[in-house]
Amino acid sequence: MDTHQPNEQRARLEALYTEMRPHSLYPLWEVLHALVTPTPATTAQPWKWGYAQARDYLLRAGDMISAAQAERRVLILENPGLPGSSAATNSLYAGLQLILPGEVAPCHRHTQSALRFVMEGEGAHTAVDGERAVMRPFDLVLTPNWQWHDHGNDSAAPMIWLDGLDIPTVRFYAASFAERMGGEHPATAAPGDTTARYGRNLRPFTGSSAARRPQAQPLFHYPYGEWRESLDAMARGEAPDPALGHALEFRNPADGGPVMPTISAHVRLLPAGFRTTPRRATDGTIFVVVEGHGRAVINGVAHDLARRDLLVVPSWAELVLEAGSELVLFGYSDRAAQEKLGLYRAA
Ligand code: GTQ
Repeated sequence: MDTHQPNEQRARLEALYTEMRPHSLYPLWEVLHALVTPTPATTAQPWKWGYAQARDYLLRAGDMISAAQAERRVLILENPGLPGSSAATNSLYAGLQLILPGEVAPCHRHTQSALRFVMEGEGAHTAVDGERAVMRPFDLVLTPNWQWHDHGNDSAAPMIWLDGLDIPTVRFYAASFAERMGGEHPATAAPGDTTARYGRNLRPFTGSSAARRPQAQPLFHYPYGEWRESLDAMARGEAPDPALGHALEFRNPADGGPVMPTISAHVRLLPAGFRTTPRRATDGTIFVVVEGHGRAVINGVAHDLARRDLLVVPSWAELVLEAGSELVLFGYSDRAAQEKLGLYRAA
């Protein structure tokens, strides 16, 4: 509203607001510009978590509390601009989960969709509806909405992965349901069964006894060895996109769309010395440095990137990536949800 009001008008309005407030009524004209902003406004901040430091705190927690006791032994990567929210971006959560040798994180399911991106360790598993995905560094594993999942570590070393969930989104819609089974889900299939049936452009006959997995969301394991090879093939064959580098999105084979209804995930490769053009997008994104080193310049501020570092780039922040060596990144965001809602924009 026009802020140059005569004092007398201001005083009468203030008196009116005071009278209305107990009845939960407020004047839009005082807040309209903050509600309907010309460009995205968020208090979320760009932030980088150095992996070595986060890992150290996580292992110290591992000495003090078991996975079973904690239910999930996880350090939340909370955005400093969203205090108390357990959120990394306005819509998404990020955390680092530790499973020590011999431990089990008990079976449960919830309406939140989750992804796991392996940071270190080899041979631990996430079981989805009773089928184990044996996890190796930089594998992507999904636990879609309402699918049972437990985690276990039969290997001899600690296993750490990044948890990416839509916790803030589900909270926004007040649509959280959760159930606990405890322990481990009874085995329903051998490891690799889903990949063999659904992961190679094959599927069992619909309605047959062999059609095991939910039709809309069958696949849950995207191994590093496969996606890395695809990025390499792409990098050999063509010049990188100026704003993205070589980028590939993980997709749900059932519909060709994003991996889950609320979360999109992708990987990108920047050749050594490559510098992207500045880019903004409405999907605040959480990145993991998979290989190499470089810098992320976010709204003009540089953040050094080393292997396994974690980075959050809020909505509409200007991002420039610089590859000091060949740089490989994993990223996830709420682009999947925004595209369905007609909100996604990039420039
Ligand atoms: O592994 O199911 O980081 O339910 C947060 C909530 C992990 C999990 C998290 C969860 C999980």
